[in-house]
Amino acid sequence: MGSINASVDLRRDGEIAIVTSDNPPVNALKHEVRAGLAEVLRQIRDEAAIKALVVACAGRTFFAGADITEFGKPPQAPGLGEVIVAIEAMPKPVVAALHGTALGGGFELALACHFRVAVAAARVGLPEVKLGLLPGAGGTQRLPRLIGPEKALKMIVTGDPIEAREALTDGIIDQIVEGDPIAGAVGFARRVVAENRPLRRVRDRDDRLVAEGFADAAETLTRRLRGREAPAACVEAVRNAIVLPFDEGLKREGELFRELMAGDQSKAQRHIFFAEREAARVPGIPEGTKPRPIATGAVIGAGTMGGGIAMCFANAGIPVTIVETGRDLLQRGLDRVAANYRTTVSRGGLAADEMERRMALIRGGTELDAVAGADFVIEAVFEEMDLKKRVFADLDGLAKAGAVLATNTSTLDVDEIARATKRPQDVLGTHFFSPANVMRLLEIVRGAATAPDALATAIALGRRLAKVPVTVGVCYGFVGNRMLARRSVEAERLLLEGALPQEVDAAVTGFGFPMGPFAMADMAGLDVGWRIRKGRGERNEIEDALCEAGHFGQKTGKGYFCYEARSRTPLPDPEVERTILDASARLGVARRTITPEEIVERMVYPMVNEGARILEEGIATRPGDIDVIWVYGYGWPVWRGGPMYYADRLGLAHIRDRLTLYAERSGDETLRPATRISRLAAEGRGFAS
Ligand code: T1G
Ligand code: NAD
Repeated sequence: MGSINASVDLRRDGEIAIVTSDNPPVNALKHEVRAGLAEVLRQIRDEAAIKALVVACAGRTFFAGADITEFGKPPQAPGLGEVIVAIEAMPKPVVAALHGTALGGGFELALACHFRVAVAAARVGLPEVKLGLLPGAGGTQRLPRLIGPEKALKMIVTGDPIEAREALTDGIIDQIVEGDPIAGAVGFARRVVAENRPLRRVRDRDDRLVAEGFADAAETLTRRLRGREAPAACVEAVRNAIVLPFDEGLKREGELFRELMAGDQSKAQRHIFFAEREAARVPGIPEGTKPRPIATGAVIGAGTMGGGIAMCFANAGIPVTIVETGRDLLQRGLDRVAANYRTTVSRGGLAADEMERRMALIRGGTELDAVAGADFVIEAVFEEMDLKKRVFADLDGLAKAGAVLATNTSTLDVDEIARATKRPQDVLGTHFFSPANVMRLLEIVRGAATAPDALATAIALGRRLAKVPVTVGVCYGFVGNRMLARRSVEAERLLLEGALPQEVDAAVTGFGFPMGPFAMADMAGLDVGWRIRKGRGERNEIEDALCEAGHFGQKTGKGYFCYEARSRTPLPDPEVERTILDASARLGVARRTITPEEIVERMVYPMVNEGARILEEGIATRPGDIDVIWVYGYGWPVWRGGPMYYADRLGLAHIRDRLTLYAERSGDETLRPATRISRLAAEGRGFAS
């Protein structure tokens, strides 16, 4: 309880006043906090005995931004902009004491202060673009005045925070303080008063406002952000800082902010923000369940996935042992890891000494007992049930008691694998996505016997590895791959009925995916699915014909597309077109023109339908979980909120009717609307309601 209100406290330390916000967990700038700050400014503005004000926060972080839960609700005065203008206009020095993550409106508030000090571990940033917004409280006008438009634009368009040391070098913060940030700030404020330092209002600075390089930086930064509204608005706002007077730039920033806030894209991205956090709440894990301590990890198999998974452990500072069947395969795996790190270093994404430090955390072995001491073991060997069961039976005999035993299988029955051990309670799935050191999604597969604390341990580890963990149940392909299989069936059908791979991929990338289904298949390798189908006596008319002709994808320079030497650019291939036309003729399918709109519907609606079945079966807990899986694991455009959110926007009655049409047209009963869709559509409701 503060002296001003429940969230804000004011105290005086001699001639220095200290206002502290205490609004856990992240000091979001909710109405009460803003009102409290405004009251403090009113009180001390003309209090003669007070020579300076320190603005600080209690708890784990300085203000992490405006309160996102207030978005879309009627605004309550004072607005953040008002508080910020009042701080900057104060006739006595205001010093911000930064710790944790000073983000968004919190960083903008700090930029309005006359001075900023920070502890070394603090980070500052403007992540609004990740919510489909732009900084709406002066950040696009003040930050360029401090660090120049080019650097400011990078921070604003990427939304990525920077460390305190870099902020010091850039002149954003005035000093790094040791220990308690408030004490450090009070000391700094005393010196400012003692030295009668002039107040430095960022809004008055223009010495860094140079246009040179801005246009190129804008083009480079926004090139890969096709379809998104917020990055373009960020560019316009920061450009205004160069060409317009401060108050005009600020006014235009506010207009752009309100437009984006009311737009569909930001609503979709805010949905994903909260869905990602909601996904961490897993039913069936009793409150207070403690994750098991994880000091060391192990990975079995140093192939495509094993190497990437080992890098995740090393990147998180966790020593990891990686085991292969032989020296050569082990060395090949370790060489691939080293090459990956070298590429990151060469791109300036990692310091060379940090690479060495991480590589030193990765130890190799060729005997399974090398993992005996590990707290968390992840198996990533070939996708063969018998092999995996053998590996788990061996692990059962030598892994330490209490170790979590995880499989990275992308499709197989985790319960069957668990039954190969006498400790199924310690077994679960950790389904990483390729490349495992890059993709943020981690599907955690809860087995029938998985113990709550084993599950809690996997979720906690997922977060330590900087992944977005989503817990799912056991079924073929879990959530993501099971829905993807629906899309693949429809993609093949579209080719038979009249489309070409480049047309399908163009419609899907036009929708916002970074890659279409056929370029993706070529990247993964067509032969993987072909071998599985042959093993199961199934046939995919077109893809099998391509594989029989040696079209395995990028690895053979030919798949659904052809690839020039050392290029990954998919090029239309007349030979593939002939193969497709022959298949249509062979199956007696009359080809017709298919519109991009129909292609998108048939790429998305069958997945939504499968998502509904997944919810019916309880394989996924919430529709939001499915959305997070698709955004972080399969490149679903975040500004469309995920397949289930997108379906709710369109209305489930529409989805039902289109699915029914496609089911009747194709005779494919699996396209019939799932019970949940029919029921919700009849009730005029959505998945989220
Ligand atoms: N508003 C409301 N709730 C928030 C929040 C916010 N800004 N930030 C976090 N939370 C909640 C979150 O939902 C979760 O709740 C809990 O706090 C812990 O979060 C004008 C308008 C700060 C780096 O975009 O990036 O300012 O699930 O699990 O991993 O220009 O939270 O426990 O119920 O993420 O330690 C700009 C968003 C806003 C920062 C901490 N700011 N937050 O990460 O914890 S827009 C942001 C984060 C803005 C101005 C505009 C992270 C974090 P619950 P957490 P964490
Ligand atoms: P891969 O063929 O690239 O690597 C598998 C490695 O396991 C090989 O190097 C092999 O030598 C090694 N291995 C086999 N038996 C072993 C044993 N008994 N002990 C130690 N090592 C052994 O395969 P991958 O693509 O890395 O896939 C591994 C697992 O991850 C599979 O279950 C796959 O379904 C799953 N997965 C793959 C992807 C992907 O995109 N490749 C994505 C998610 C999950």
